[in-house]
Amino acid sequence: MHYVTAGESHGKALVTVVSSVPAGVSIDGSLIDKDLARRQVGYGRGGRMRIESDRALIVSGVRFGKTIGSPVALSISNKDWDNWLDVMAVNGPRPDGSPRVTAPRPGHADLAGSQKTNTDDVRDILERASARETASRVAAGAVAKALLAEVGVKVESYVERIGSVDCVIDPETVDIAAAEASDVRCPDSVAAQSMRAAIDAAASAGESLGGVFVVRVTGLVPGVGGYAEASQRLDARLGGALLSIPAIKGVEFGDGFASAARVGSQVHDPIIYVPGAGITRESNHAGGLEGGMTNGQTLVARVAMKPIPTLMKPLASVDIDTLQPIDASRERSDVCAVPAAAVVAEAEVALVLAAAYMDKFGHDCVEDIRASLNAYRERIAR
Ligand code: EPS
Repeated sequence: MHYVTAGESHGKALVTVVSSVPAGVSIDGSLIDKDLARRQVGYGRGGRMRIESDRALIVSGVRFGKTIGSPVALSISNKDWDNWLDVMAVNGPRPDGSPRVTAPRPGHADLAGSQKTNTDDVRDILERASARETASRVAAGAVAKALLAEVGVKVESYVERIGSVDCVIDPETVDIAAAEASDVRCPDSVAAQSMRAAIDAAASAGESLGGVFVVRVTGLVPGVGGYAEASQRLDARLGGALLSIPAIKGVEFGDGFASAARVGSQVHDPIIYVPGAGITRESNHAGGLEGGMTNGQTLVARVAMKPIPTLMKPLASVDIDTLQPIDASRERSDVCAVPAAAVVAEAEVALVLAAAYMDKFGHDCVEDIRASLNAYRERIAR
C-alpha cells in the first residue's frame, strides 16, 4: 500500500491517492472523517482549525462500502481557499503588487526550499511544507487502518510530554479512552492540566512547544517485516515513515535510547512458553520489534516533535530580496500540535504495517489475506 498526496495549504483541496489496496476492505467514510476530526482538535491549535472541518470525499476505489482493488482517491476541501483566491490563483500571470513572503522562518522549509527551487516568494515553499498536508496522510492512513481492522490490528496513540511537562505511562496498560477524551491526548489528568498551562504560557510569550507521543499497535502476529534485506526491516520502514512527518525529530522503539546504557540481560526480553498462549515474552523492552520484524508483542514507537517554527515573537531572519536583517514571517500558526501529530503518526504507522501485512499474507483481497493469516497463525501456534 502506497500513497501520494497533492495540495497546498491554501489551495482548493488536498488530494490523496492510496494504491495497492486489496479488494474487500470495508470502508466507513465516517471513520475516515473521525480521524480527520481527531487531527484537527487539541489544545494549542491555531485559528485555521476553526475555519476547517475536514471531510474526505471518496472519489474512487470503493463500491457499496468495500474496496474493489483499485486505487482509493480521496479529496479534502480547503474551506480557507475562498479567502486566498487571489494569492493562490492557478492561472497567471502574477498580478503587479501581489504580496510575496521574503522573510524565511528558522526551522521551517522556507529558506532551503526557496534556494533549492529558485523562487523569490517563500509562499511557493510554505504552502506545501505546511503541516496542512498531513490531513491527506490521515485520510490515507484511515484506509490502511480499515485493512488492519480486518486482521485484528489496532493502532492508537497518546501524548506523554509537552514541552517540559511529562508523565510516565505504561504503553501496555495505558487508558486509551482517557487519552482520546483529553484535549492534549494525555491520559494522566494531572499532567494534562500542567500541559495546558504550559501551552498557555507559551502562547502568552509568543512561543511554541513540542513534545513526545507514543504510537502503540496491538494484535500483531510475529514475523511481519523482514530480517534478510535492509528494505524489509520494519524498524527502518516505520522510522522513515514517522520521520517523514513535518517537525518529527526522533523515533525510538521500546526502550530505545535508554537501552544503550544498560547491560544486555536488562534489555532483551526472555522467551517463555505459556500453555494456551504459546511462546511469548516476560517483558517488552524491544517494543515489539526484533531483527526487523514484529515479534508478536505490542509495538511501541515513541516519537519526538520539535516546537512549531512559526513564532509570534519571531526569530531573526534575512530578507531574501534585500539581504537585510528582518523578523521571520509570522504566518498564523499553532502554539502546539503534538496531539495532532500523534494522529498523523498513527496513519503513517498503519500504512507501513498494512503494506507489510500484504507483503506477507497477500495483496489481492481480504478473504485471501485472512485465510493466509489464519494458516500462519495455526502453523506457529504450539
Ligand atoms: C495546519 C494548517 C496550517 C497551519 C499549521 C497546520 O494552516 P494556516 O497556515 O492556514 O494557519 O495552521 O501548519 C503549521 C503550523 C506549519 O508550520 O506548517 C493543519 O491543517 O494542520
